[in-house]
Amino acid sequence: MTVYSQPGQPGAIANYRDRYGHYIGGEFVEPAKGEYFENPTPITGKTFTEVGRGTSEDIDRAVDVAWKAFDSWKRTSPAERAVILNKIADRMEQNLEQIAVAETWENGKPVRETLNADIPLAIDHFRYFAGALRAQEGGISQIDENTVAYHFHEPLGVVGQIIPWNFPILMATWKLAPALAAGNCVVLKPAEQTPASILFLIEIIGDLLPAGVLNIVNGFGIEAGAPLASHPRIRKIAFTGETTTGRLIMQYASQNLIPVTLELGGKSPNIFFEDVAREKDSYYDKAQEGFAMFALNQGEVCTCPSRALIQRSIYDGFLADGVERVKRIKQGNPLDTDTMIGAQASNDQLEKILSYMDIGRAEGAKVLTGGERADLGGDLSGGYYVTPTVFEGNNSMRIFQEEIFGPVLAVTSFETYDDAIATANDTLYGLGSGVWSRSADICYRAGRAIEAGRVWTNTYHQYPAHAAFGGYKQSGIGRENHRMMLDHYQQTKNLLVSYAEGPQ
Ligand code: TXE
Repeated sequence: MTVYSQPGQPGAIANYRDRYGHYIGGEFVEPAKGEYFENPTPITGKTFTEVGRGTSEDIDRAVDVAWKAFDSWKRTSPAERAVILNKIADRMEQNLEQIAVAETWENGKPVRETLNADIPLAIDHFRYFAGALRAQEGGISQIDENTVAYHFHEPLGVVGQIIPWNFPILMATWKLAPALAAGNCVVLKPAEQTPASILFLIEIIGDLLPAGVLNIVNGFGIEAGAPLASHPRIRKIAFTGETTTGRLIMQYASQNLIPVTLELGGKSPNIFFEDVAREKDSYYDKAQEGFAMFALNQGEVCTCPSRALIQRSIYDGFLADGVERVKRIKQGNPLDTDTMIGAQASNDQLEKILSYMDIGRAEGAKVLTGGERADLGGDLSGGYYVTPTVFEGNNSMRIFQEEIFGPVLAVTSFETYDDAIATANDTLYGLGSGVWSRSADICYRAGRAIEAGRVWTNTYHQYPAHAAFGGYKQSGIGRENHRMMLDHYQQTKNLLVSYAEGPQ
């Protein structure tokens, strides 16, 4: 077990600056209005750095700089860009520990996750798109004997990206790697709750990209995000966040008729069919682990399996074992490598989760474990901790229908396969879902019947770069990950050429 020293304390391997501006044109610059906002760590609730409060002037400046950089970036070959992406990955790998600690400090998630999942996945993402880019090919259609249509991939130009706070570096990477690979320049706005870990990362990798190719403007949604998404000189906007904000982003984008990709909320069902409990073997254990996955990343995951549907015939036993497992999730200082659940990312999020616990109780759901704020004592008393919580109720309750985005599970039962699918699909969302059964037939049929972009089958919460990710229904538009993502950041140029010597 290791307990990392807090950034800024003796022995720290990661340290933040006291103040960050925006990152524009390859350097840190003051915000146009000279204003900064405080950035607290969820681990203690205390401010550790200040960050520039961006406005439309900063966005204009970043977009200008990005277009200038595009003149030469668009001429780089796929091989040149792939080399740069691989160098970024290597540099991150060399600095893995300090990036992981920095992200944990800012977001509150356990360092065992940032060390073993978030940052390694981000590294792999850069490598994946370096390779995918090299393998990308255009196409040729022969129109007639003398006429040919060539199809080329071309970058869009300058693109805007707005990201959330639940996986600051991984969400940035999901958007940056394909956009840069495809030859675009980027203006990215991090979430106001977690801007600093991305700036920390930029200090490590910034010199690997030509100045102006990647620009970061910090600030709040209305002040900096809206001017970016509605900017007349961006060619695409990619967004991850709340569904209501996603609607606004589409409206802004419609003013300039630019493409939008949206990765929004979820209320993912996790279905346990009765054959799961046929034996208490290693498969049963794996399914139990899948049940407890709602607490991963403090439940702050758009695909959080926040609704567990358990077949009636195994309900009591499976649920009792599951609740015992949830009670064993070790909560503690996120900088301790033994900790399994850390702090919620912000005080607002903490309050939202606690209010949903009140809503759940008020609508008659039964608390089986948790249901309150956790006080971890000492320095951590000011942090934003919630005990993993399991509610029992029914799918019409608000805690089953609305995204809580915390370690709160809502459990109900079903009788038949058809009931399970109907309940699973009885939601506005369609991002993630889980199916657990020993029967390949049930897994396949349920996987196809659930209206969601990702159905994990006998597993959950895996995010490889080469599997497409995105939502059905109100969970979003477009996909992330997978090489198909390059298409989201490219135009198709068709060159239709006649080689005939005379009139045809
Ligand atoms: O989201 P917002 P918030 C869900 C989750 C959470 C809730 C609220 O349920 O509790 O959303 O979180 C920027 N124009 N998800 O308030 O507001 C904002 O600055 C342009 C699920 O943080 O959507 C930030 O960078 N930009 C989600 C980003 O949008 C705007 C992850 C996300 O903030 C803007 C996060 C505007 N008008 C929250 N308003 C997921 N799908 O993973 C805000 N922003």
